[in-house]
Amino acid sequence: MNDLAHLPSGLADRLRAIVGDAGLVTDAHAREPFETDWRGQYHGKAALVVKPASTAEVAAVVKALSDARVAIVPQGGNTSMCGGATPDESGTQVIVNLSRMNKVRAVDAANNTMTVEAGCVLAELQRVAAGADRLFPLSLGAEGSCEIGGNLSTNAGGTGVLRYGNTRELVLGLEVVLPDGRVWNGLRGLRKDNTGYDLKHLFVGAEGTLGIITAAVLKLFPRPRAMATAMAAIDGPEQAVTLLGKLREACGDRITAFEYLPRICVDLVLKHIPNTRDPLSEPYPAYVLVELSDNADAATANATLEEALGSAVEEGLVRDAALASSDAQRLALWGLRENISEAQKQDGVSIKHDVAVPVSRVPELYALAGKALAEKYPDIRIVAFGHVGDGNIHYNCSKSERQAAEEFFRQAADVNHIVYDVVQSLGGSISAEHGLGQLKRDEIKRYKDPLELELMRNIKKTLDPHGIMNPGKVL
Ligand code: FAD
Ligand code: 2HG
Ligand code: ZN
Repeated sequence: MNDLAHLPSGLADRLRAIVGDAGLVTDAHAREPFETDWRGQYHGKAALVVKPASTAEVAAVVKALSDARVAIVPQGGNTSMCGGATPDESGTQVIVNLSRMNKVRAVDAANNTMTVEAGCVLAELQRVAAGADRLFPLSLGAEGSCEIGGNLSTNAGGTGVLRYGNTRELVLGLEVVLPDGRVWNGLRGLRKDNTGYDLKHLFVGAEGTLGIITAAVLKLFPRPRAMATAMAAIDGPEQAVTLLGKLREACGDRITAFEYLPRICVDLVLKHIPNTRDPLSEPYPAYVLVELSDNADAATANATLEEALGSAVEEGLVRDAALASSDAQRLALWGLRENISEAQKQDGVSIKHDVAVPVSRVPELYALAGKALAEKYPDIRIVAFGHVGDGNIHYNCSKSERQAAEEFFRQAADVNHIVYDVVQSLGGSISAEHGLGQLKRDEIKRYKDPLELELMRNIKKTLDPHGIMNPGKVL
């Protein structure tokens, strides 16, 4: 069958005239990486992948697709954890991939901002900021491939939220191509602008359902002169929350990361990821990876963290700790944390729950969900880790050795409800940072106020009356 058979006649030629051959992926084999998500859970089929290289090209592409009422799936680095950037199986949707829009338009060090295009890879933006002696603090395991347009569209969280907030807090202005192809230029670099509704926040976290973000003005921060990083062994989530409070009392905002890893996570990483090693000489039930950022020199930063952890050891809160004494050691400690998803993927299938509860209630989440799951599914392996510093736990459940994958997935809806009901009872959210995508599109109806859903649908109808932007996601 002709690869373009699902497109209205003449549309492919119109798109080719806009983006040229370099901006079209028509071959079915070449399209595959764009049609499958990072976890390999969703396999869609697109009519075409279009890769525009400028805002004008995005606008013309969207106008052409809108005129023809063809559904658009915006895509950045395709690292979504919830099938947000994967087309459906109809073969009629068009993926608009932003990766070729990867220019840094301006760095304004005095204003502490940079203006960047949506397809810039996050790690590259961190480097650009560092080159201007500034910090762009968004940091997550996929930073080598996720793109800022995707980060904005998911309101990504990551490991710096405790100190710097989610992506939403890091953006001052946006440029967006609306679903009818018009361009909204909201690229303002202002920290104060009370001229009505703050429209940029509609597009942040919209998961591509309201328009395509093409550029953004991002906030920059002073670059810390020194980082002190440690892996502290503890007994469990309760000790983690207590330790967080004590470290913040002692060090204030200088605690910039606080990540929780139960032992099973370390075991998975040691098993599947080469060149990793146990952080301490003997295993412990759980760990927190703590990072302190300081404007003092490295020796002072290390001494501050060492002293704070030392007093926690004396109190019996921390059982042992490894403090990184070189960049290599720091990266090795972070490797144990950032490779959990990859290790879990290699280990087999899992049911993911990216949930948030108030930090104070994290221990209850572990206790209540753990008890409820154990009663019904005694074999299930709980791999629950993450950003305890901001209350976001990846409460993942892995299949036991003996269980067939099909049986495990048949239980998924029930397992979800067990976990999400506990989350709800604790005043939490069933999607902390990854978004709803396809994975939680139906589940959210059970947990979100119908009035909020109605307001969301109304906003969607106003901006995208023909429903062409990423249909089947979020709502
Ligand atoms: P994509 O996956 O391509 O798209 C994500 C969503 O945004 C889709 O709905 C898509 O349609 C939409 N979209 C993409 N670009 C645009 C655009 N320009 N305009 C409009 N809509 C757009 N997430 C976290 O929040 N915190 C973490 O700590 C974290 N760690 C991760 C670790 C690993 C190993 C992996 C694989 C993923 C992780 N993620 C994490 C999830 C993922 O990386 C983030 O959601 C990221 O922000 C997605 O960026 P992306 O460029 O890959 O977007
Ligand atoms: C992380 O914090 C990511 O490492 C991925 O958000 C979490 O794999 C996961 O569930
Ligand atoms: Zn996370």
